[in-house]
Amino acid sequence: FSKYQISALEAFVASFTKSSALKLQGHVLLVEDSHASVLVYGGALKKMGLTFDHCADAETAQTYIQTRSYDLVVSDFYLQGVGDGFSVVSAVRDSGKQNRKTPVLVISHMSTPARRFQLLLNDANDFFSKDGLLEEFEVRVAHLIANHAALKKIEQQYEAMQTLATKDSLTKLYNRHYLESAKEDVIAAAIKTNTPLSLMLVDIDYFKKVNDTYGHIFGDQLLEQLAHELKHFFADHPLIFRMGGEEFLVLLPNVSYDASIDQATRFCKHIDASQLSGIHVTVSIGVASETAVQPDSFERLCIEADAALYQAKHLGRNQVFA
Ligand code: GH3
Ligand code: MG
Ligand code: MG
Ligand code: MG
Ligand code: MG
Repeated sequence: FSKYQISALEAFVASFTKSSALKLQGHVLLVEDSHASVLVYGGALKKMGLTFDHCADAETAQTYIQTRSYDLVVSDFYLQGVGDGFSVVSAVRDSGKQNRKTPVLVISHMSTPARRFQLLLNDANDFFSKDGLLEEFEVRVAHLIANHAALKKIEQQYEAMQTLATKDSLTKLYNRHYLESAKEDVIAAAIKTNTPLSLMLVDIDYFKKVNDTYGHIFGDQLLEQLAHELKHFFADHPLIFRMGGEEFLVLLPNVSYDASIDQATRFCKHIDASQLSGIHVTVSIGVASETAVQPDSFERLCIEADAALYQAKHLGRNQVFA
């Protein structure tokens, strides 16, 4: 390197660590049995704006990893007690949802190319040799934290998109669109296990009048209330959909014809006996059921439940028809 290159490099490292020290946020687990190393690397983490827990052996590390959430695990290779860097990597990868994807940076004084390779092959994210510059340690930490944060953000956005695509924003029940994919699974499961499938269509009676009398916002609140009642009442059957307006569909896998009529009747009576948003409302319910489910059962069940709902309305509402 020329003098110029070296000073440029130093300036680059300085600017990087300076800016990252300002920006980094996160909680780190530092597994390290050398007191001197804790001072050096713990100090570097702190300087970068990171908080950290410390322990000196793999067993304690495992306990921490199972009970707390980390943005990065930095682990020395040779540790006090039983276990080494490999054990810490395994503890992270075998942990629950909160740390399974947490990056692991293994650090060591003694390392061979084969060891470094084995660690990376066994899912360590990076390796730092303690004879390297402290700045190199900091850059590696910064990269791992930044990548992890970016990945987490993408996952959160993906989850938010999933929710938008599958749920109704007012009631947080599943939407009609999601029913298209959910029905395939439910039908396949019913055929495979040779179990019955029942379906309920629930429609609020004279809902237009509620809107006309109390206003649209009140109507919305009532829809949310009814959704809440449905979720509670059919807690064992979480496949509840808002089909549009004030109409809801409940899938009842492995519920017989008789049992589905019984459940629908009890729900109908429950709503009749309740005050939703402080007023008396009733629902009409159409029920359909099939014992020997076929690939095209779903379409048939929908048509039958729809006809049954029409009958329930026709016969005076606040009742179940099957
Ligand atoms: P029926 O007993 O025959 O079911 O009578 P109904 O008045 O409940 O049924 P109808 O289909 O005539 O009217 C449904 C009403 O639901 C009309 C519409 O204004 C209202 N509605 C649909 N979606 C929403 C919504 O998201 N919020 C509110 N507040 N009202 C809605
Ligand atoms: Mg050690
Ligand atoms: Mg209605
Ligand atoms: Mg109607
Ligand atoms: Mg309707």
